[in-house]
Amino acid sequence: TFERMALKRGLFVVIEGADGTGKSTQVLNLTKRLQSEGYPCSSMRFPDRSTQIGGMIDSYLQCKSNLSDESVHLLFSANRWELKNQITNTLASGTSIICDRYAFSGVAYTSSKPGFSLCWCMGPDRGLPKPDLVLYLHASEKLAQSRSNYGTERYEKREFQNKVAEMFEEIRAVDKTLTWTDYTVERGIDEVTDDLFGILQKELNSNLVKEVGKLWME
Ligand code: DGP
Ligand code: NA
Ligand code: NA
Repeated sequence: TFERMALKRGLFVVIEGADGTGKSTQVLNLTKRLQSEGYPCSSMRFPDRSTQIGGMIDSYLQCKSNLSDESVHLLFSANRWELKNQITNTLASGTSIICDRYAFSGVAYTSSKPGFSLCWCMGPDRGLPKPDLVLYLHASEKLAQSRSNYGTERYEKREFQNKVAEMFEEIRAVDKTLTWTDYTVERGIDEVTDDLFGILQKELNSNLVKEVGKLWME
């Protein structure tokens, strides 16, 4: 009924993983798949390079500018905070969000640099909208090997990416209240989308009447 529909908010899904696991493709495909199955859905991605803060991040990632590790960490976080209202309003309107990276990347990437504690890294993102589900994509051995060169952006180096993967494991262990689902990418793009959609379907059909939580505040 209408009343029941009106109560139901969107589902907030974050897709995380190291570089080269196919997150961006899956975010777009999953969004289209949800829409075609009748679930209102939109996609987001972080960093969102289209804002002023995002422009500074973009220039940093392309090594066109240098910023201290602390200040760039805060810019990535500010980029999430500047889109907080968009996230909460979208969910409240009943539209689900599939989001390419979030605060978990924020903590994983900075804490992979020497001298950064998890606690310091988590600070700025505390209180952001809490995802209902984190889908964590692992690269299979085969996929990892096919990525002999990652590209030219700042963090796209094998050794650093291995450290990032380690840090993701530490971050998830900190917060047991998060729903965190692992998925190893070792099939074709469409099969992966099918599998991920299957994981989401149960959650999409539940009646989400509870408010969106606050990340790392419990
Ligand atoms: P992408 O557009 O998903 O390829 O992300 C760009 C790069 O920025 C990628 O290497 C991951 C990294 N990254 C994403 N979010 C954050 C963050 O919040 N903090 C830091 N330090 N790096 C991030
Ligand atoms: Na990248
Ligand atoms: Na990507």
